[in-house]
Amino acid sequence: DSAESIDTDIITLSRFILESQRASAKNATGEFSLLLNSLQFAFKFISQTIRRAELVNLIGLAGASNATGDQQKKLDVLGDEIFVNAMRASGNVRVLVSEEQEELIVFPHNAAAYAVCCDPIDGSSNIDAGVSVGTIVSLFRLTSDSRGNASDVLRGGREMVAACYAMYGASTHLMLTTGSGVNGFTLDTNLGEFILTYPDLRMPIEHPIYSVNEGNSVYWDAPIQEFFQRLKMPPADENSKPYSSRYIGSMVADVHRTLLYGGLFAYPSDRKNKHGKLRLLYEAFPMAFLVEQAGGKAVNDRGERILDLTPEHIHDKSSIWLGSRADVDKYLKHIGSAN
Ligand code: P6P
Repeated sequence: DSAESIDTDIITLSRFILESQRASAKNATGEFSLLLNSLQFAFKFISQTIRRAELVNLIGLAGASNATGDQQKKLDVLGDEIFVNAMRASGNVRVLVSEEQEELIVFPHNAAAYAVCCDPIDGSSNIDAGVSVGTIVSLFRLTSDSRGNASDVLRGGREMVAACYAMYGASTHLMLTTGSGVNGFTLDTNLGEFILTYPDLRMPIEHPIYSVNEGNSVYWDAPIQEFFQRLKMPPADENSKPYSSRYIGSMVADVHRTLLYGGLFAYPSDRKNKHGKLRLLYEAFPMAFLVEQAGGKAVNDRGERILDLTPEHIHDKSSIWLGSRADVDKYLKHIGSAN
């Protein structure tokens, strides 16, 4: 395009992080900025691996072997290895929870200041269908009495210092909060840089979209069945239009749409999953933090704020209702009246 239309002062994620560091507490040591840079490296590497995998059809071929005959790894194992290696290499992470690892990972970095929880490739079961998948991350700063064990992550959601997700779709998007709003970035593959594309994102206060797996309806408690029934077939006296339904089945894609367009996303508990299906530390917590920071709400089936919860085990699950303030309030009002 012609010279005058080129933006010659683009804000990369690296520049954004450094500017935020300068604007934050004067004694910012840069550790946080370095960790965020290690995170963005992991996202770029996973993004490239996923796209290459789609090209050379690595996906879902567990057991297949490549030219050198070594065991082909499924993408979620690859994503996990990339992420763990990037966090180890940062030298700034003491403990790491990964959806792919049953046990807590403890690095021998005594000077490290952070605990990281992640789902390296969330939604990977959809990847063969070309559906957007993503990496979801929550960050905690170690307390002074940290001993490098599970107590560094079995903490209340409000203790998170940052949350982000990378979504590997047509483009690779990164949504990030460090507690002062949400900023969105898009990967420019030519530059190899995430560029600020959604500065200070605020989600719509309401939007008539509901996003839930209705195949679970028969397993829901009655109040939840009634709630969605009302969204679909509003009583005449409510003179409101029926909601539209959008469900992708990949949390990162469903939450990304909810952040940008508004509406309500839910994964309620049911008779099959008594505590819900989504994990607290690396799905519900980070998405709740991002949605709240964008002006929305995130609660569980009982209407408790997700960020007020504390996990007992690193892979604990939670029911979750998140989205536009007015839409989540509709649910809260419904259960308030039901109780
Ligand atoms: P269901 C993907 O497997 C995942 O963990 C989330 O990304 C997604 O929101 C949810 O599970 C989908 O679950 O039971 O609707 O297929």
